[in-house]
Amino acid sequence: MTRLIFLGPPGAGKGTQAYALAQAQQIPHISTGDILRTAVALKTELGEKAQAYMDKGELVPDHLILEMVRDRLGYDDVKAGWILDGFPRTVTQATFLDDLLNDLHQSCDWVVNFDVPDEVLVERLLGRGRKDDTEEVIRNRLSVYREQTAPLIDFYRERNKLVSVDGNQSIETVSAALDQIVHSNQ
Ligand code: B4P
Repeated sequence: MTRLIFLGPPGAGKGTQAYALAQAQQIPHISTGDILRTAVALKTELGEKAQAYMDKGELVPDHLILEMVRDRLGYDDVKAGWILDGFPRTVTQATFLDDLLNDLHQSCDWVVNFDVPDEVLVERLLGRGRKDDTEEVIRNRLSVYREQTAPLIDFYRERNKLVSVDGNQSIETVSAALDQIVHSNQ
């Protein structure tokens, strides 16, 4: 059973790696970014509320995210394991997740922290060209990451859950490092 949280700055490769590993392990890839983008595309109430924050590179308010994740972790498929990609992103979200997993009698194996220098992140995201991938918005996402998400590195290190991978390597090399983490656990 694999249960992982992927943590790291925007563009670190969380989504790329989570997609591949979830396919290989046949477990759900739960990306809060993807769920939000779908909600925006479908113009749901959540999507309408989230869009302005995402366009500016701000975090969507915690209460919206928490409701969304509580709902998703209630699906039957999570019994097989999961990868949480891009959640939690604030200490409030991490504390909520601890409580939720306790209620579900589950715990995560590892929180994988993707390390990548800022200049590489900017270059990658500019190359991807999503709507929120303009230089100004990317710089804001990086500073939001430093202020609100980076404190989670210590949060999980203190709980002995943190492992770091060097994300500034080829996609294949990063995947191999993740495989080692997963197999160290089985
Ligand atoms: P996300 O969708 O989570 O996106 P991300 O952090 O930008 O990307 P990721 O790290 O997954 O990068 P990727 O693999 O795609 O968030 C978007 C927005 O949603 C946030 O700004 C926020 O507004 C909102 N949001 C989401 N979750 C939230 C939460 N919990 N709370 C509040 N708000 C939330 O890789 C990027 C590029 O690099 C790709 O082009 C990829 O091909 C390339 N790449 C990947 N690995 C590479 C490698 N090893 N070498 C070279 N290129 C690589």
